[in-house]
Amino acid sequence: MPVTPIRRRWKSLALATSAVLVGLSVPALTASSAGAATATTGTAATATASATAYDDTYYADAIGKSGAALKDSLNTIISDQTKLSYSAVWEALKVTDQDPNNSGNVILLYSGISRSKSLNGGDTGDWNREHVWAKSHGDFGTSTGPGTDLHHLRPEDVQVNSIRGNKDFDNGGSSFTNSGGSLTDSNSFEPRDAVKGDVARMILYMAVRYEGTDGWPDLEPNDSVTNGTSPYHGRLSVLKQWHQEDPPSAFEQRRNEVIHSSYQHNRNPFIDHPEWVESIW
Ligand SMILES: [Ca+2]
Ligand SMILES: [Ca+2]
Repeated sequence: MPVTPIRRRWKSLALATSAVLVGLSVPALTASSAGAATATTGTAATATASATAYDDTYYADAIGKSGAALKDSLNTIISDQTKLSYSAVWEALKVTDQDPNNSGNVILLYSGISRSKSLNGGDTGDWNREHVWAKSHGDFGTSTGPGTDLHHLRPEDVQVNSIRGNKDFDNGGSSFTNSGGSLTDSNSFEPRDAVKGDVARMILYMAVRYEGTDGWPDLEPNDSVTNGTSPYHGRLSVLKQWHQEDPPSAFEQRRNEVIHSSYQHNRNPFIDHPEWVESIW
């Protein structure tokens, strides 16, 4: 997958955003025309505008850094957060993962199915709390910490969650009931195309957030599909490719905003600044 076209896309989004911001700051523009300009540039550009706005505040200490220094700075920034109990995650997911077309439902991550919020539970036909960074990879469980971090917790069909299990992510495999286009084989799981990048950015968020300095394991991506209970998650090379192929969507950007504003008060930097993946890895 060529890197350049996507970079160009981000750049053009940033340019569109700048235009909107400039437009908003010009006094001669009426409120209605400024609003119209925002509307025509779409949700993605609006969300990018938020990210740009955060550069002077939330991300101020990280701007201009790269590589290990960037990772270190981002760890400090995103580790300042509110933490949820595992039981509080249920209600939070009903807000963060609400179906944009049906406020009574959530969207299941791998299946892409829209299912009633009230069907949270453990029975067939219910949805439950999927740990995208498999919680056995580092064995952090579900006590308040990485196991309750909304940035990698998503609603998923109970059976599909079980099929994913603690497998590493990689290309290849076969379909299964309610797969929604996701695939699995004996040792890995491939999410449907629309959420491949989301999965990559969730894994990489976890790697930056958890550096072994706060009583939790140092989580890191690697290129293996046999990590077992080690605090690693694969496969980095595939996740980077998925990140390129599936840039942040409006759903993902809204989710990041909701977690920041209403729950944890921290952000996933790779949704705001996709280019930081390449800088660090
Ligand atoms: Ca996506
Ligand atoms: Ca780490």
